[in-house]
Amino acid sequence: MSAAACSAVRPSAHSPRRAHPPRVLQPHRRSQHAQQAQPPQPGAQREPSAAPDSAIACDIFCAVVDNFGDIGVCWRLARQLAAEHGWQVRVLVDDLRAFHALCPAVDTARARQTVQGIVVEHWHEPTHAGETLEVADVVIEAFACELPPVYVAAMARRASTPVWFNLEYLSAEDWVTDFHLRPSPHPRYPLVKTFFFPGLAPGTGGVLKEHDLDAQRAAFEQSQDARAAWWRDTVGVPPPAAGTTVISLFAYENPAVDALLEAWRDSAGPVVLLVPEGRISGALARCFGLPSFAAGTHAERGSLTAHALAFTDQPGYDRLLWASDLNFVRGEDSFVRAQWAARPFVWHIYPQADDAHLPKLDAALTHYAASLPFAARDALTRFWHAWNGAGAPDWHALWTDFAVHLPAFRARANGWAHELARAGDLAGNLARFAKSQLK
Ligand code: TRH
Repeated sequence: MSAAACSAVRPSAHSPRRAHPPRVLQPHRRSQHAQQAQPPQPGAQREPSAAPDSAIACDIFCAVVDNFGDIGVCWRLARQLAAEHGWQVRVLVDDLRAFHALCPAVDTARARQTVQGIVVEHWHEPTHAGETLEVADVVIEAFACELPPVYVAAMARRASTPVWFNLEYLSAEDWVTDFHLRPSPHPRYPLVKTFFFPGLAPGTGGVLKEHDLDAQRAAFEQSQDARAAWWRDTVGVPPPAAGTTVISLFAYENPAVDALLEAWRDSAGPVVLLVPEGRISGALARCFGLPSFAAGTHAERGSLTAHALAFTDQPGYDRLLWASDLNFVRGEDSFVRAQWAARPFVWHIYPQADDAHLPKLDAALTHYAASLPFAARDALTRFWHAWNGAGAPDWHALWTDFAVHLPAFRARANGWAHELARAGDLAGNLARFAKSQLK
């Protein structure tokens, strides 16, 4: 990482779909904070704890812009920091309904509750700072959501300055390594915000991965009983016969889906499609001539059998990925989970204005597809581009290409999961950096 910082002053903009690197401020050393920090004032407590992980308090602020990725990432990070690092974590989130969808234990009516050992507060941004004004040792502002001014002021008053992160969106682009961990001093307070950039390469913050994820996946893959139980409980049918291609489909509305559904309908072998209820469900309903494609719906046309699934909790979503041969994923967190599932996948990237998402898509392809033979890489690239609206999609040809190249794609999916692990787990990377600052 380059230690140099730009001289321009710009506080972190609330620009959740930002495509470009942020401009950051001159470094402001923590020793300077100590000198400039004012004595603590009433109402700014939850005083610092020295080193042992179990004593580290962490607040994660999450504003849900749309969909599930914002809270999905924050909740996964919160669970890991609590379970694997012993931190006392509080999540302040402004949308409990989105949260409830991927964590049904969350009660949408409660202002404050404890879920899986983590305090969850309904955050009424921008001025509200939790049920009581407490400042943690480590403060994570997810995706530049902007902390309440009263909380920032309390951070500045704290006897020991908190470690403050802006957790950014994931990007595979090269500039991420240069900007990861860059400091951004606050324009008025003796506080420094550190940009924490997830990424796919060493030198970035990495991506989230629970320490037992591979073991859980292996246990699922190796247990016929576990897989049969999953099909029965989640899909409502027995596992499909050998030779069936099982595909999970989690995507935004996508004009290319109709042609793809037709291709699967006409495919030579059976295709089983598993569709979590959501934004693509309308297209399934249209395809099958149904009024809706709500959870529990089963439909068949030609070679294609489709099942609509209820939105599940996050561990349940992993099992869906592990039960499938090919996964269509979207946004950020499911994109990462598909990589850890070590199966071929297709990414529907979050669309941005002016096609700003396309370089991000290509950057991910560069990492993921780099070592594929040319023909397979070309087929995968065209498939991803077509699924993201670039180029003229020929879905039948793409599907045929995909089948031809499947052994290479399978091998690459496995190899990539190992390569990706070299960037380290995001929660571990963040915890290590925070502890180095808290000393
Ligand atoms: O839902 P997403 O499209 O989320 C986003 C948001 O648009 C967000 O604002 C943006 O920051 C981000 O994309 C880039 O896709 P994502 O990121 O994959 O989040 C989905 C989450 O939902 C993820 O944590 C997996 C989880 N999930 C379940 O827990 N159960 C399910 O059944 C499914 C389908 C998903």
